Amino acid sequence: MMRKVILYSGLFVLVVLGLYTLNLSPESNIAPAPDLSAQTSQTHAEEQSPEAIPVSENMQSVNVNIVNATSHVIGTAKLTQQAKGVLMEVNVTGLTPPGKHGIHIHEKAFRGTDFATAGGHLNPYGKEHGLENPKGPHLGDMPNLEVQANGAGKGKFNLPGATLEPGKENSLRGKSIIIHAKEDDQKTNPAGNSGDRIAGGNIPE
Ligand SMILES: [Cu+2]
Ligand SMILES: [Zn+2]
Repeated sequence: MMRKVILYSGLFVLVVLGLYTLNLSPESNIAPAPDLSAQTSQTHAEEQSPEAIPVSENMQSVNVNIVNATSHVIGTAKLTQQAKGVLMEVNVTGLTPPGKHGIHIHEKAFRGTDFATAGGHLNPYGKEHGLENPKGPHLGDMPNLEVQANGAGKGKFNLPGATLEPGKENSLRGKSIIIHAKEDDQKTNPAGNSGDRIAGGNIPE
């Protein structure tokens, strides 16, 4: 009789110990872990945001006014740094004629409204002009800007390989955006036969 009691109580203790380890070990190991990591990432975000946000906005996005040949602001271009280049969103009004207009990044800022002072297309790698030119394109080449019957032109353009980081050979800083009177044929050197320079904007240094 005594042996049975000892045996059963021994088994009972083993079972209780077994349950105890099964129950407690997952709780004590897993439960605190998410709390800790959540706290850590929150603390990081709170610590970083006040300084990081203004700096990265300055680095990564630039707004440029587009003016016509009489110095009137006819719209804007917003340049945003992407992982592998720069996105340019153009929004202009009052352009004639409706249809396609060549648009490029030129190698210099222009002075006054003398768009000729912008020089040629941004071309740090010695390429020829045009997205359809086998020896091209220039870094500053883009598809044509579509102008509507009401004179409005809106477009999103990718500039692969370009950067907004100052001081680099592929940087757009200190360069200019130029819109032309005619369609860019995307293959004729050096400017796609796109005609006169009718509007533009200087990208800040
Ligand atoms: Cu041009
Ligand atoms: Zn070009």
